[in-house]
Amino acid sequence: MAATLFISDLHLCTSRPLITALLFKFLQDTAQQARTLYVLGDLFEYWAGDDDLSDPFSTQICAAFKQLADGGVPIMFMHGNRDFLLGEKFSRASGMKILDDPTLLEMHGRRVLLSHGDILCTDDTAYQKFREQVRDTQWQANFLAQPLADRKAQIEALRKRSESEKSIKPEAIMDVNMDAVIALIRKFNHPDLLIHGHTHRPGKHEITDQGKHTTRHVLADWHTNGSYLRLTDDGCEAVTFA
Ligand code: LP5
Ligand code: MN
Repeated sequence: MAATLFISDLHLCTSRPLITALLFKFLQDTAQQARTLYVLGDLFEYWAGDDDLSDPFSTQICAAFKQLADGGVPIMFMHGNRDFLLGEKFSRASGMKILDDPTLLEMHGRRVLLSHGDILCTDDTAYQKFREQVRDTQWQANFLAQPLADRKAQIEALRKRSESEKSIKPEAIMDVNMDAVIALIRKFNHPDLLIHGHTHRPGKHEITDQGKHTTRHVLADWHTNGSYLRLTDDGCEAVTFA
């Protein structure tokens, strides 16, 4: 039975070639048999704008996804906090269709709600304030109007600041807030599954709310291994590979 596959948080970059090799292995092997592949954000370490598509690294990643899409496997992409500037040009070049965050879909007889997951980290107020600013269309247009090299330099500086702030933020505020999770699943009438990444805390959490049941699956990052969630009519399974 063809499975639907979910991945997120690969953080691809030239300095981690093993992770890129794992992705190519995954796309040429496991993903070939997939019914659909969902990439739920943070595919790249960061994405500075679609004009970076001419970079050989981006070209290579794009081509690998395009080959899978051209072979008949639909690929859906949802923005993460690292690659929300990924746009239509990238979507066309890679054969990926961009989905809104969150999106509810019906598959394998289940109602499945997908998100990158950062919208659920509502205790991280500094991040949420930053997120609101950079998700603004006008802010993005102004940012993208700057030369690519300047944008990259600003992002590198922001990455440093983010890492230093993360090192002093209490662990708990960087996880999802349960009230935010409940509010989201109520908004979508208690889906059977909620699948997201972002927190790098892979797991399966059973939630009962208003007498209804939702299973929350948190995807693993690709820091040391490859990882995907596999959904079939029979259920959900998290797989890690090296
Ligand atoms: O990514 P991760 O998991 O390590 O950390 C996130 C939050 N950090 C971020 C920042 C990204 O890592 C940086 C790369 C983004 C590339 C996008 C390109 C376009 C933007 C360019 C802007 C110059 O998302 C981190 C969370 C963590 O997840 C857990 O949820 O805690 O959040 C932060 O650390 C953010 C700080 O708390 C607040 C930073 C404010 C900086 C304001 C600078 C001004 C920028 C201009 C805004 C208008
Ligand atoms: Mn993320």
